[in-house]
Amino acid sequence: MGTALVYDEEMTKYKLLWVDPACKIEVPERLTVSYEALVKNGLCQRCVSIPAREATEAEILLVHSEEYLEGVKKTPYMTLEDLKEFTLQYGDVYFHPNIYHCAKLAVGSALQLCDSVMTGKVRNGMALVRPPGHHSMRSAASGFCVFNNVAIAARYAKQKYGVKRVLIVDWDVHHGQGVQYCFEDDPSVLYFSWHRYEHQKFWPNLRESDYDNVGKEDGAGFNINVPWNKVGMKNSDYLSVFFHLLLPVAYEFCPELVLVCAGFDSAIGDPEGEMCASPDIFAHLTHLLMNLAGGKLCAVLEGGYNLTSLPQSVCQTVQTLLGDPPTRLSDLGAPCESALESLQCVRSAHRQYWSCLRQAAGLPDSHVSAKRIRSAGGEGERTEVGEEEKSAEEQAWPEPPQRVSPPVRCALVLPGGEAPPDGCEQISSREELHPLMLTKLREHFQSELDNCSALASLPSLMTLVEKMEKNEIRNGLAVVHSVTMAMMCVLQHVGDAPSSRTLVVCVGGGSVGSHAREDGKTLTVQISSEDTEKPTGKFYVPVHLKKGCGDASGFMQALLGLLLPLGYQYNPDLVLLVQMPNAGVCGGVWQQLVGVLQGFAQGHVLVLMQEGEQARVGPTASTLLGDPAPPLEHPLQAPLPEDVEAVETLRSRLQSDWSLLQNTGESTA
Ligand code: X5A
Ligand code: ZN
Repeated sequence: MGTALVYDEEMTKYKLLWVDPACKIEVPERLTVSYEALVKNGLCQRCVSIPAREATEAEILLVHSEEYLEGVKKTPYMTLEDLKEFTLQYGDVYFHPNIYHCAKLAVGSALQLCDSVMTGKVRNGMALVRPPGHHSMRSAASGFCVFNNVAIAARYAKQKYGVKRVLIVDWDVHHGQGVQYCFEDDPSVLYFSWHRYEHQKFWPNLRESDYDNVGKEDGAGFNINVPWNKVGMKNSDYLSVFFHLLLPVAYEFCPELVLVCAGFDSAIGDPEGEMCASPDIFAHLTHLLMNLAGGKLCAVLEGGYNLTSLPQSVCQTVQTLLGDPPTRLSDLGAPCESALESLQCVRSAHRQYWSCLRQAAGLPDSHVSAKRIRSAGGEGERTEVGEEEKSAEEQAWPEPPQRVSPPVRCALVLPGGEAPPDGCEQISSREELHPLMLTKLREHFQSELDNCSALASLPSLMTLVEKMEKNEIRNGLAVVHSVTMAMMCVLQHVGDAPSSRTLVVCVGGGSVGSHAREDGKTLTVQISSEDTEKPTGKFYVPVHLKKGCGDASGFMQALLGLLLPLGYQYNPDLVLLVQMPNAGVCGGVWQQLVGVLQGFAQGHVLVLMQEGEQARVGPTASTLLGDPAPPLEHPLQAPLPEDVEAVETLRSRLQSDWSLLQNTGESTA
């Protein structure tokens, strides 16, 4: 199952023919540099190339009015003067004799991509198009956009394939007001957009781009606006919104298709956005969406005007769609106060529509009045450009590091005689365990070591770990006699390296506290129904869910709101995922966990399972090999209030140590 790339050079063949400062950044080179970067990085060759086509009139009319289509249709025959005048009806857009042709190709590209994904020809893909689409409205061009490529694709997918729920994630730095207008009363399309807003001072200066526009009538709750009221938003601000808003709502919505309005003017160096997120953030944003909708994700280019950060960001996105592990994001700081205020406002505005945002009875809904937010922080203090300060475009940032995939994606250690699933390498080593390791094991597991099979798989496990360390193998799964013993071996081994960090995720009860240490070499998160071990310090986080790990919504709450922020901030070089005996975790959420955790540690995830509890080996291996996790059941039951409270209590207790856990403006830590 591959990744589609839709591109046609024809879409570079129109440009601004007169002087207009508002439009001069929308140049043909945007597309050529993006495509050339994909070629240069060997990504183009790895994609399934899908031809563009012109959209039909019927397809365009899925979103636009006949009058508008008739108007645009005349533009190829207009003189320069006529074109200028036609352009004047609209805001920040230009026409050209060839733009109608290109706009039909842009829509058609999005539809071709949609077809390839929906028919199963590919798993996911990207369309590189001009003109962009998300600003165009039923009867108006706007913001360089002629036809609304993504909105048409959403209607098309619903009509042609019977898709019941479409999620549109608009990570472009502008508000896609055209998409909002198209679906504001439609609960079958969930539209999410973050955008530079600055209290309505930024284009398109609409009151309805604010957080309190949640949708209308049946569509109330299905329009999510995150206004950025300051420029300079960073990776941590973007991630916080994913963890604490978009992802929980998206999982609750349970889309059958994800469309991304993939604008890269939200990246560093962009003259429009003036944000500070690095291009490799798009690898993570993409990865975090790839386990929704069974992996069916179509990214369609929107904005992006810095000719250096745009192609870098496009490559990050496509490489992630292809299955390469995202690079580690180091030094994620705390989200900024302005971002947290926005996040808090959106969460409050949507609390009544989404059970994942509802707070437990004991904890008051922290409602903040718009007034308080408006007055907070002063006006655009980060926008003032001092004499020696650089403009957005002069900003410098390091080129994203090369992403190298190990030659082997997944290796297995299985008890004697069992064959590994297709595509996985089998590891069996006859080497002896290191004597020091044996001594250590004797200290802790005296009685169990009398059983001669107890140690059987450990040498192979250690070989697997070493190969993962050397980047010869990306990830692995070991079925062992005792998961606690195996866990100790692995941690003992990797802990010898000077600054190693292992994120240990234990699913299910049982004692693991003895491995948890406060020296920062491990961060242990244990999710179970047991309330035995008391939380100690910052590096051991026991999450007690009354309903246990079998409850999808409680588990997802812990995964998205707690584990992800902790993991991103900790930035491990290895993830150790342990299925404790009798964990009782339901298959769906387990696979989501295995899928999502691969965004850490350059994909170095090692799964441990106990002998006799191997039912999940097949599905786990498939997710480790890169297959998307299957969608969770719909509708997702609301989580138990006690479980929400448990997660919430932990989150607020830990947020002073782990700032990515914050989701509100006032420091409640
Ligand atoms: C697609 C897109 C931006 C329009 C900016 C007008 N449009 N000032 O990024
Ligand atoms: Zn934009």
